[in-house]
Amino acid sequence: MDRRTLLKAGVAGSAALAAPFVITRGANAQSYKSEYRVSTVVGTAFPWGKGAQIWIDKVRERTQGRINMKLYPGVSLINGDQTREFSAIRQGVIDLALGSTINWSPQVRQLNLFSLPFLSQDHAGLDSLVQGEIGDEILKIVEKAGVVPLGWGENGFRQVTNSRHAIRRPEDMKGLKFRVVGSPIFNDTFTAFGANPTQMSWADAQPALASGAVEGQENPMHIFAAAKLHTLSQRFVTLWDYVADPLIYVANREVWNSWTPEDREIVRAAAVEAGKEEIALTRKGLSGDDRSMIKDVEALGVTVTELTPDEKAAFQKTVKPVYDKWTKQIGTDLVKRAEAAVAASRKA
Ligand code: X2X
Repeated sequence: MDRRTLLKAGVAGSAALAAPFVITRGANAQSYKSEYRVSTVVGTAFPWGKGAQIWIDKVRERTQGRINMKLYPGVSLINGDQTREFSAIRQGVIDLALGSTINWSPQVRQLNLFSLPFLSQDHAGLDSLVQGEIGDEILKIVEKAGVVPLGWGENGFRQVTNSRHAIRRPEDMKGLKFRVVGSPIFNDTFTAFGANPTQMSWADAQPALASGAVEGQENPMHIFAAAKLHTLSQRFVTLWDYVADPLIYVANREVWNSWTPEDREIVRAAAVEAGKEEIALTRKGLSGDDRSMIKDVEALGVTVTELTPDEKAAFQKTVKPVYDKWTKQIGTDLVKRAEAAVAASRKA
């Protein structure tokens, strides 16, 4: 068919003419980059890094190498400054990421929901937030903030550790120097407990623990074990389940738009599947009858303290003003609905 015959053929004909043009201008294999950089804070020794690598491998296989993603752990694309990760993804310095809600909360204030002390407290409570309507709403907020959210992972419930003595009561934290993560809510929380918190990156935390510049920190048990924090004087762990940080798989918007719809679907489905595997790895040895992770840490010569419900309640009461202050910043309506979801998970 020559051009004139096509024009005469009307609408169907012009669509046929236009279609190849759109494909050449938009997503096609030629416009794909040779490598897409995936940012994480920790590498494949940790469930978090494994969760990113599983995603990368699935995508490579399912796109026959069209989409070649590579892991950059240690937030190395932004020199370890994890609180800048979200902005860097938005700007395209980072193509894709599996990032913690904590590290992105300076840019997306609603992500502090997960850092509200003692909001969720167990896996069922956390699932009621992440896997339900609240989680969907949070992903929409993340999308509005300028990146493409694809699925959930989990860093885990964060436990408090230190080099001095077992912590059972808020008083036990008085004057202890803690490294805290990059959202100001953690400063407020540790200050409320009478401790002396300093905000620093994960990269800076390890030398600070090694030198004794700080005496304690808080992180999930898998981070504790894989980073061998017992070798950095962390001899006391208290299981208090005060917050858990979910992880979110995301893509830079321009990168996302440069892919064909089929490839986008492959990347999204792979993120959801990798996320399920990652969450299972994060909870391994820490849920149901399998508490082997705690035994493993004790076997390293670490004292692990489990709080009774009353002991936990004492921490919760002490930190209530911080909870209330941050509820306003996050959005009272969102927090109230999150509390209702968690309460329903307890009755279930
Ligand atoms: O910095 C931390 O403590 C870590 C590794 O858990 C996060 O990136 C939130």
